[in-house]
Amino acid sequence: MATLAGALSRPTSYSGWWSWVTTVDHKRIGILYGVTAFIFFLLGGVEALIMRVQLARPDQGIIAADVFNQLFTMHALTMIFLGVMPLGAAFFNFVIPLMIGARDVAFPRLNAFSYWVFLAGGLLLNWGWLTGESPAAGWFAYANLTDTTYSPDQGMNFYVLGLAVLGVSSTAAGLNFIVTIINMRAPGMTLMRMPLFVWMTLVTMFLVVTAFPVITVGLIELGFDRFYGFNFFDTTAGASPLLWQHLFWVFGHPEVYILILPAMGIVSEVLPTFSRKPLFGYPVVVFSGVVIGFMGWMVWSHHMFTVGMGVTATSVFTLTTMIIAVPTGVKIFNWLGTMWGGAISFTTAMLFALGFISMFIVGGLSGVMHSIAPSDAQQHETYFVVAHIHYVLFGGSFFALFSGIYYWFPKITGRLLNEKLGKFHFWATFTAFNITFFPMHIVGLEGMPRRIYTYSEGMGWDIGNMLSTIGAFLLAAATLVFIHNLFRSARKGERAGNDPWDGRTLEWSIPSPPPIYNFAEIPQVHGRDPHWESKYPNGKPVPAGGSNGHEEEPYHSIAASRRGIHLPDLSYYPFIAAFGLFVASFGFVYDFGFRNIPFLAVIGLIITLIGSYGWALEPVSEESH
Ligand code: HAS
Ligand code: CU
Repeated sequence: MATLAGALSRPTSYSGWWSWVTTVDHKRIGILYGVTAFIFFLLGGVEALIMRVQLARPDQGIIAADVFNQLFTMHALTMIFLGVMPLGAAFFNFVIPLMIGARDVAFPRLNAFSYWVFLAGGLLLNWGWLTGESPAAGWFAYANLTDTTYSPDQGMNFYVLGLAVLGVSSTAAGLNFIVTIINMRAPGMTLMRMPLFVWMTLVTMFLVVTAFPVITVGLIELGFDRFYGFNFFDTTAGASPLLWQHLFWVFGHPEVYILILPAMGIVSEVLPTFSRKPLFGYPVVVFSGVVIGFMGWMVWSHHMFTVGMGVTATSVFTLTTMIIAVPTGVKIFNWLGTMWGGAISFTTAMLFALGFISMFIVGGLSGVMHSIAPSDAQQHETYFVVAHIHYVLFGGSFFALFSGIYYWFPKITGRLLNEKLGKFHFWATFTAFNITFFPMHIVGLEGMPRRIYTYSEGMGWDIGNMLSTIGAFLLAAATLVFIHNLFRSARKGERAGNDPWDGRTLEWSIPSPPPIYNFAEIPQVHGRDPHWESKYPNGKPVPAGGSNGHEEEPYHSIAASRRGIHLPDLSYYPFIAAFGLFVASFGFVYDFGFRNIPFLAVIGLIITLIGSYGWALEPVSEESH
């Protein structure tokens, strides 16, 4: 059996599309994540634009109310689960092994599996667009709106299966990166020498593997309600709809820190590099990140102030929520301290990092306003919350992700993004972002509810909404400039060399793009900014050509084996295992009953089983022994 599996699975060539399907290289998986997530980001953007057209003026009927419900539900799900999270994953994949001086992640095939399962989950969630039955109960899917009585079509089924499948992907990735970061660091890289981005990824991954099980429980219960007529959330049968709210927000609040901690990691890399100073207060920044991770578990009911939890619970959750501003503020002041007295260069990456700090403060402060329960009673379910969401998620997460793209693009492609276009992209995005989302604070405080598909004239919301719509289209235009820059620079951008930013961390010590094996020799780490320390012993620059002079090597397995470096074999089993989950999910969605056996679901699970057995029994190649 093992030899049979071995004979079947020995794809050896590293070119063509097949090499991408079978790849287990963290760099290629990172690129796959990045490209896929960016496409989903554009899709989420189109959904937003359609909503903004509908809301531009009062009393419009350009799209129907039920389509609007699908749009805001899918927009949030897409941006959160298929945009921000996988764009973060793109950086974890590409950058973390390079930063810690490793040749790959701990479990390369599991990593490929995570990507393919993510793709399956993304397609499942979006399948409803093809059938006109997308989920429409909001991204938090409150019970009992989600019952078959109120959501009779397939939409919620796609939600249940799509999120469950995405949870499999995230959990696999979470375990993989925890093991990678703990076990695969180069000699000398102690925990307290790890780059901040690695630290924040580690905290995020612990949140992922602990938060996703909670929503999975909720999803399984909801699935049983919908598929088999159970009544976990059926109020007519005596269930409490609050059960879902607790399950969702116990997951949901850690989730928002899953979305922001990697962003904080990225700016913690970009700011010191372009201020030419080590990160100010490194241990404090690390520990405040860990504290945010812990505190993230203690605040979930601030989403439920208006359900009537009683005075004690409300006061406790108000206090815990306020306290979270403290470690966050600590980080902000350390970033400012990093720049203080530094030799700052305002590259596009740096501008986006600065944009992150300023916009995230605005979003954080409206968060603290929500934490005050009586105040939240007014703000809840209004556009004020929508303003908060977008200042932390777009002004926060996406600004930092853009910063990361400008920062690491040269490492990924070997070419620099055009700085002129980049700066235009930044200023256009920054301006358009504020035109779009700032007025939402005002219309929100004036009482405009969230999730309404139209509103009447004379409520005082007209100007604000028109501004938001104009801003949204400007944002789209700025994004087109960015896309143009990506394509142009990938083909004919300026060559980057190993180390275009005079970087601090290990990824800048190897060629751009890195050879397949990353490091010809595993580096020995002596401090927190290892690449600076090797370039500037005693704080003085080494003569030009010093440690920077690595030869460019092609991305090729032959180059690796010539150096006697063992790399994991390509494998298509992760893809097959993920494909099985995709098929099985369809089986459940459409409940293809065949004598009461969900036929397609069973076939799908068998495919997954074959995939995982093939993967487990796949022999390692000769050279490794
Ligand atoms: Fe939030 C709702 C509170 C951070 C995302 N948040 C949401 C939703 C999303 C979201 C998606 O308490 C909507 C969910 C839905 O669909 O219903 N949030 C906070 C607080 C913080 C916070 C206190 N949120 C985030 C991050 C997100 C995110 C990060 C994603 C990336 N949020 C809430 C509350 C609700 C909420 C309620 C429910 C609202 C409702 O009614 O539905 C904090 O982590 C923010 C900390 C950051 C700062 C800025 C920097 C700190 C400095 C230190 C000094 C500041 C002090 C405070 C001492 C605070 C500079 C002074 C206070 C003043 C007001 C001046
Ligand atoms: Cu929250």
